[in-house]
Amino acid sequence: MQTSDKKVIFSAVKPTGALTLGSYAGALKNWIAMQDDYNCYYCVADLHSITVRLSPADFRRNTSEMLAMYLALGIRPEKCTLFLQSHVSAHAELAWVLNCNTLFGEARRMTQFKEKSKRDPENVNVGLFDYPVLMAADILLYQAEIVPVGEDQKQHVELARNIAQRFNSRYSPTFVLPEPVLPRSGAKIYGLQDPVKKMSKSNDNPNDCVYLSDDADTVMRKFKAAVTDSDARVAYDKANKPGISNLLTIYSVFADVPVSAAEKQFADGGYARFKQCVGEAVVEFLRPVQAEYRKIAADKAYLQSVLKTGAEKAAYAARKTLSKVYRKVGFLEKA
Ligand code: AQP
Repeated sequence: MQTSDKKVIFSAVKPTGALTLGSYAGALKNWIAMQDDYNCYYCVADLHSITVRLSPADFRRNTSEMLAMYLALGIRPEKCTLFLQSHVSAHAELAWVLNCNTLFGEARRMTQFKEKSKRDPENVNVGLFDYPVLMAADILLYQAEIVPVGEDQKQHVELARNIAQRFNSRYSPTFVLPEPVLPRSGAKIYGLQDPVKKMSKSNDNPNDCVYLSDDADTVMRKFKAAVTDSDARVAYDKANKPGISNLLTIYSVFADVPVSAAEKQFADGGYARFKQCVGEAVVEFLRPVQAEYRKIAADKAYLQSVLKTGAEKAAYAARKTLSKVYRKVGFLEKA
């Protein structure tokens, strides 16, 4: 059970598509491991998703499927607060206050904004630019000390910390300063076809990415086709052997062994056997998760009840912080 003396954690994934091996390695694996020892707030970040164009039907499906997948992976609503971001209005409300305490220049430096603007120049909307400020609101509302994220989100957590520091010194101590926590292995999983680019759920090439919902044949086919090199030596060398290094990292995350042990295990075999073993480790991991997913996804009443309880718990904690912020800024209290 949660107790108030536990450190607070916040983390989220946005339902722009189905969860990938990268989402699990970078974030969800840590979320699950931390549930017992921390007061965890985990959410499906649906507000963040509308910075990209999604049909309402796909978006709704992505959101429900992501929630069911969180539960199937082992996120326990009895141990943490699990909710949808749009169900707690304080996220958008705090974001506005934080917007007015964020410098345009610091938001403009965000790497993800620059990369996403380049990838889709037709849709560089203000929401995309403002995304890290909403993310700061997500974290600061719950007074989170720890934010388990993958490498690409580290810069956003650092921005949240800077915004909190600025607010605290402008008004008075209000927010806990958050720290990003990265996994030891798998902080950045790369694409199987392009192993120098992050594996992303919204990638146009489905072969670059393994989804947690992929069936065994698809997983094996994608690993078999993974880009490697002509060196025929299984060794971790990110600069010169990005494909093999990425596969070693994936094996380490899903077989739960250190990369150095995986390197030794496959040192004497060829690439074909190695790829086969990486695929099998992922398939073995996914088998029980997908069986659980099918049960949970079919139980709409259960999913609704998880969201209702989660929204109530999250809204209560969020409102406490937002009221404090409103008072400090100087908004008159509602009679
Ligand atoms: N490939 C990855 N390796 C390690 N960690 C990853 N994460 C995402 N991809 C990888 C981590 O998962 C968390 C949730 O990320 P998100 O979905 O909210 O945002 P994202 O980082 O933009 O993820 P995607 O898959 O790349 O989404 P799209 O395609 O919509 O932009 C974060 O902690 C992230 O670091």
